[in-house]
Amino acid sequence: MSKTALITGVTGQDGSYLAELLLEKGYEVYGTHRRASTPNLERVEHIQNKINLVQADLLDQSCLSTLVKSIQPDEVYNLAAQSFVPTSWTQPLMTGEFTGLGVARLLEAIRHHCPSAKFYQASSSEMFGKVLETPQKETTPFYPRSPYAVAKVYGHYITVNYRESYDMFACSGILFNHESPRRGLEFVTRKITNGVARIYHGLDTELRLGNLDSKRDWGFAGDYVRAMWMMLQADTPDDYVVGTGETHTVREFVELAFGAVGLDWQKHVVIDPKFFRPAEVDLLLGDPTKAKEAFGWEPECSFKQLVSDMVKSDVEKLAGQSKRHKHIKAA
Ligand code: NAP
Ligand code: G4F
Repeated sequence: MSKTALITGVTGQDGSYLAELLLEKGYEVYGTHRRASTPNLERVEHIQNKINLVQADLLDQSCLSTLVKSIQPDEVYNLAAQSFVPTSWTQPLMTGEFTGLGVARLLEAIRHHCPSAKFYQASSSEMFGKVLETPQKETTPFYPRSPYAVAKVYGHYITVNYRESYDMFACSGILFNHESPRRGLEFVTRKITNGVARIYHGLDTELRLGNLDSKRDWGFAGDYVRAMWMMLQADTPDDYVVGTGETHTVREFVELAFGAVGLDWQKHVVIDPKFFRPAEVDLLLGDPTKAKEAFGWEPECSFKQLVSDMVKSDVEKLAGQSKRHKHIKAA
């Protein structure tokens, strides 16, 4: 019999890749989305008829309990969150409710209505914050630097606590930054590749960015959802760091992305203090040895390939609006 999975936040970047992976593996997939006056299903449009879309909000305990009770999932992947770090300074309470307490609400729903379900929590390398050790691994102490990261630390420890208190199969994946052509436009990688495509097509001349010195361990989202699934197939529940073991500055990403279409980034990038953060995470670098040894996870997409794929995708997406040929003809 096929397994049933429940994904919260299926309309997000990771939710859409995970739904594809689980469908390929023969799962019956349920994915939650929030009610909106205009539907926001762009990332799952292509699989909309293959998954069961259900409305739910992490703020509503009764809704989560009813959902878990009726679906009786084998696996629950909690990907829903307010995931944009800068918003967590302007909306710290809402971020705490969604990203922190939301995890406890879902765990309570599982504990009462389907305690045998395996649970995956989307923890974050942001929890390492002002890092106390490099590279960061499962035993590295946390030092969160934003309300988002503080909320994720709560989500992480409540997951560990429910595993230890109630013997639940609950895992926390401490994932380093992962990107794709489906990444939200406000995150720096997609902001850059979309900006490069707009400049390439003559739709813009400049790209305004903040701190180019910060370093991130960037991987491809498709590789990372595979790690989420592998974690829940292991014999025992545990917590794992998922990263590439490489780190790059934002400046390196910028250089590669502009270079991919033959542009000189220094002619277009403008530093705008508006994008600097009240407290920055300067360096993230993951050590994924434990995941590799426990279940053989390794990233397949390189940093260069990731940048190139994202630029190519954005250049293609904007081709219909291009003013490029007009300029070339006029010249
Ligand atoms: P994303 O694209 O921002 O997706 C987040 C999803 O959560 C969206 O579907 C969003 O729905 C939903 N959501 C937000 N608030 C909700 C609420 N109150 N109730 C129900 N759903 C809600 O994020 P992502 O990049 O896919 O990341 C997935 C998860 O991994 C997040 O928890 C994120 O914090 C975590 N994470 C991400 C990374 C990364 O580099 N991508 C790294 C480590 C951890 P709407 O579309 O309606 O807003
Ligand atoms: O792309 P970012 O906004 O991602 P950030 O803050 O690292 O968070 C992402 O990864 C976390 C995992 O470590 C996730 F948990 C979280 O949900 C999210 O997916 O910013 C990356 C870096 C920062 O140092 C930022 O200061 O890029 C720098 N940056 C420079 N200019 C910018 C900009 N970031 C954004 N968003 N916009 C800029 O203009």
